[in-house]
Amino acid sequence: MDSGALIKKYLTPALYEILAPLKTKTGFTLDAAIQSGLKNPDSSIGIYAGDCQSYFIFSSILDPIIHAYHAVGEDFKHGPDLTGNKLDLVDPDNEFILSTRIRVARNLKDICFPCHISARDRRRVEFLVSDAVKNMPQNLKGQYIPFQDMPPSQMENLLTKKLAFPKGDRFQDTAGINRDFPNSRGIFLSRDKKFMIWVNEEDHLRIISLESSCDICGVFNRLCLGLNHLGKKLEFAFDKKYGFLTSCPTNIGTAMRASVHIRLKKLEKNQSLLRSIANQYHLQIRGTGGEKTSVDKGIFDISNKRRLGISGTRIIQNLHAGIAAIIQAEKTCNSTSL
Ligand code: ADP
Ligand code: CIR
Repeated sequence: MDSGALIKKYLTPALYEILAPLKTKTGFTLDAAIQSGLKNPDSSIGIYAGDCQSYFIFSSILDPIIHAYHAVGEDFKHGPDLTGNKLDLVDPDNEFILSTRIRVARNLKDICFPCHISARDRRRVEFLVSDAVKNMPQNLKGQYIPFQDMPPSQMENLLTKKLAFPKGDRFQDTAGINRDFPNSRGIFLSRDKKFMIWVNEEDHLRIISLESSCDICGVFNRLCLGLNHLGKKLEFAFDKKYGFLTSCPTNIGTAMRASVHIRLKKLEKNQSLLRSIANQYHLQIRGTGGEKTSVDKGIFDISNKRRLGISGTRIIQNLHAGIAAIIQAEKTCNSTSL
């Protein structure tokens, strides 16, 4: 495999020999875990977990990948949980930021993750989540909308507004995540459309707070409100060391990605400067349509890269500081250096 994926770097032939015969209690194997990486040499990681036990049975390959990705030491440990936050608006005149989105991934304890789940368990996840959202706190009340039988025009509308999710990309497809799509997939949507839950996408739940503003704290606090409620109704897959357990090892820990969509006309032409500021603050730059998409009309998706060994609150503070530095650079960027 000619690839820059972390799996290529860390999975030596000797380690493969040791891990290949092993299986988790639900029958997940290393071969299944690395299918996506094998079929997509342009993967950045190239491995998925099929269940909670994958993190322990295959720790000798997953741990090095985890500490390379999350920039944590070998003795890494999940940080403290989410709490509320209070910070100034990072772009008070709304010059650069179009929207802010914060999501966390969660999986239900004792149910296989989406690349290894059965159709029956997928239905169980949908049932448990649609039941748990029946009594959301006042501001978050809404409706569960299954994708099955949804008219294509309604789906198109939800996708355009970034409220629903499409069938996964080729990385998820080859991992087995798209099986039976759109069966047992759906979204819970709050009445104001600022809080939603994606059901049975890359993880059992993607809990999302989204609004067209730069109010990172407001978006975060709404997420915390919804998450606290759900945490009382559902039992999530969690481990003291790894934090919340997820399909993709890039998401474990807080499983949180806090992003802004930001228009950077000058820095688009000076991406080495943009990348150096992003690296300094451990931020990741994605395209306008999300992971592995291109940047459209100068609109970047900038988010925290690390999710493990750091608290949700600290992630928000770092994002705020990094975005402030990026906005400062955009304002002062010398056009002659472009
Ligand atoms: P995830 O965030 O779940 O890891 P993606 O990178 O694929 O995965 O993003 C999911 C969707 O959310 C994409 O359609 C992306 O464009 C959208 N999105 C991400 N951040 C923002 C944001 N700040 N504002 C609006 N939409 C966003
Ligand atoms: C890869 O290895 O490139 C893909 N499996 C995606 C990795 C990033 N993780 C993610 O979007 N959850």
